[in-house]
Amino acid sequence: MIGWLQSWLPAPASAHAAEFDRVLAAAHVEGLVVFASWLAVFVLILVRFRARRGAAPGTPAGAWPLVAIAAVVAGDVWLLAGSALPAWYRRATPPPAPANEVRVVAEQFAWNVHYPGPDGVFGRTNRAFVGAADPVGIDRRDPAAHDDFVLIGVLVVPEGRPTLVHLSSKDVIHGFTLATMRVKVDVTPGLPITTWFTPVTTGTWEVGCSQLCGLGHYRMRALFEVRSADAFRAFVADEVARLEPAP
Ligand SMILES: [Cu+2]
Repeated sequence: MIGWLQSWLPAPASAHAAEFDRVLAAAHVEGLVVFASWLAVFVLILVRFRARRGAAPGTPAGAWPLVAIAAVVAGDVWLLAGSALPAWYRRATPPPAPANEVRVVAEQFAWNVHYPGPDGVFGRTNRAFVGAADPVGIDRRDPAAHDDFVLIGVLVVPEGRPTLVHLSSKDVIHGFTLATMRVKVDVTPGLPITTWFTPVTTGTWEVGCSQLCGLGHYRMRALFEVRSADAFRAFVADEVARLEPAP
């Protein structure tokens, strides 16, 4: 079942992807069983209690409607306790250190990515410095900001290491979506939101927006690239080398 389901999905490329696909498969199995069972009960009632010539329609009696409802509840408990809640718990737990960290600031209609640079520390940001070249507004007077850089619509992360994403939005609710990582989280203005994932293969995909966030929603996507650890280090060094020296 899971193999068949995955053949319809973007290829799983994160450490937790298979577990999420199993939850999805379990939900489909339960939905299918409930659908088929209720359909059978419905047809049975139609036939068994139909109006006959000279006799009024009957009504179901006995304990079996209760048994049917109990079976649905048991199925839900199986789904929640057996797969959905454990998977959610593991996702809600912070990633094992040391994680690669990145800030993603959503706006109509772009994903702005703030990288902390080799020091791993995000420099201060200030809306006074927000401009066309820097949609995040890095305050270059902050010593921690000396190696920070911003890319509009380009998210690059290393393979085999957890990446912790700090999400925020400048305007409306956007939906940060990395289909191959099985990551989808709403980015709500005013709320600091984090998510994380560990890519297990390198590749090039895209960041999508899964909330209808305005007229330009369809073009709100970004390049999403998973590179090997060495290639990621080279990418960061390259971007830092491009930075203009502080005045
Ligand atoms: Cu959006």
